Amino acid sequence: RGFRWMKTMIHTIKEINERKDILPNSTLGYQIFDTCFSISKATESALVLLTGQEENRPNFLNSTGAYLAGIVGSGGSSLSVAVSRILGLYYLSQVGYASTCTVLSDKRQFPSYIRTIASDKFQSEAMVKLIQHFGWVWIGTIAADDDYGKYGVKIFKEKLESVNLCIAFSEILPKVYSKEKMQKVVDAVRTSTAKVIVLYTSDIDLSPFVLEMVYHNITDRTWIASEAWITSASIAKPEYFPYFGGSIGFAVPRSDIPGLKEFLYDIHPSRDPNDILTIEFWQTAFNCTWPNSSVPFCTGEEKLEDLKNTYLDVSQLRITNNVRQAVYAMAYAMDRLSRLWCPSILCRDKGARLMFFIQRVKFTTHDGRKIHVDRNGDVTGYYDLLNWQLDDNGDIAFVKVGEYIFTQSKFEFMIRKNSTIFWNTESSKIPHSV
Ligand code: TCR
Repeated sequence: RGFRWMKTMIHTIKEINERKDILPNSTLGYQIFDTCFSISKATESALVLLTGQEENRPNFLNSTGAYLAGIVGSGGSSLSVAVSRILGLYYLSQVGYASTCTVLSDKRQFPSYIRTIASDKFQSEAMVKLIQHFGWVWIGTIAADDDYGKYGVKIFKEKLESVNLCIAFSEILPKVYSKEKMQKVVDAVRTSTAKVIVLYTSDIDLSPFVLEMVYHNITDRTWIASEAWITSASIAKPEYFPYFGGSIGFAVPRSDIPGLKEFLYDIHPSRDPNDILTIEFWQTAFNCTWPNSSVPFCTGEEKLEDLKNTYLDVSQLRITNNVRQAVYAMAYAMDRLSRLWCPSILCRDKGARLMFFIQRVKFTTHDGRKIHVDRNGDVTGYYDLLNWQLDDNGDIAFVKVGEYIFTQSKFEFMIRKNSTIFWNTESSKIPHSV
């Protein structure tokens, strides 16, 4: 999935470079780092971008004469928070596409951060409306041990309690596997009478817990999924359906991106020997080694068409579309800057000036959505409500059963007419959670 996001960023940059109406006199370039979902890797990458490796001060103009205009990313909130604390020192613009933690809205702490994904304030509120709609009273919560999980659950709890509903238990999933800590979470799930449980975590941190549910054969629970795992291919596997079927949760609305599919298929490790990420992808996808060392070798004749994997699946472009909009936000802000203030490339201190425009960026996307960044660098949260059902092929389908939208000056949660929700209960009826 991350590789697809990366390729989408490149695709968008290419598209903008070909357009005559945005940045007609400049060419966008990029440098990409793998954060490996680790805070230290992410901050290291930010420092490399800032210093141009050799110097220990921000280097907005590198040896090729290109300015470092801003940074897109990173994915996870804890990583973005760490990176943003450094970039903020230099007012260097940062545009996030997946980090949803509420603290990132605080412009005193994160002055140069904006995002094209809504803050979890919206999602937590939507979850509470969902719970009210189905009349559940006692809810369990499980959070990842990071800014995403902990802040997500914190806001959820506050909102839940403000409508007089109750938390049955609150557990934290360990980041580094610990038998005791995991056992504590499993016991809470097993012994609680609350059958509806909110799981605020990204899929990477969730996998070990899923295996525990399988191992202990814990069924008959209704999971309220957070957006980070509701459409995750690594969790939505048919063999987990007895445990996680019927999961329900909010997802970023999906989109189709013209030309992206062709672009994703148009990769080959032989094309650029320095493109280590494509080589790594190829080796993993085809289970071979490129170009030398032990068997089996990649032959280069492997066909992407033969693969069925997340990278090539363009049916669920959600965060992917946010990546695209993050690049566009940056390009539109640069376009304004270059037209209004800095027509010449010699305009000094471009980094900090760009921040002024990035914080006011406003544009319409290829599919007609309006992106409007507010004073906190935030956009509004619209979601699809998805429910995990089994399709005719025995795969898990993410069926859209409702929406969370802004109408008539307020947010509304709606279940689609004629939609059937699959509940993973013995009776197949709506669970009780008392
Ligand atoms: N916010 C999460 C990271 C995340 C994510 C995702 C990761 C979100 N959505 C989808 C992978 C796939 C939402 C965070 O840490 O803020």
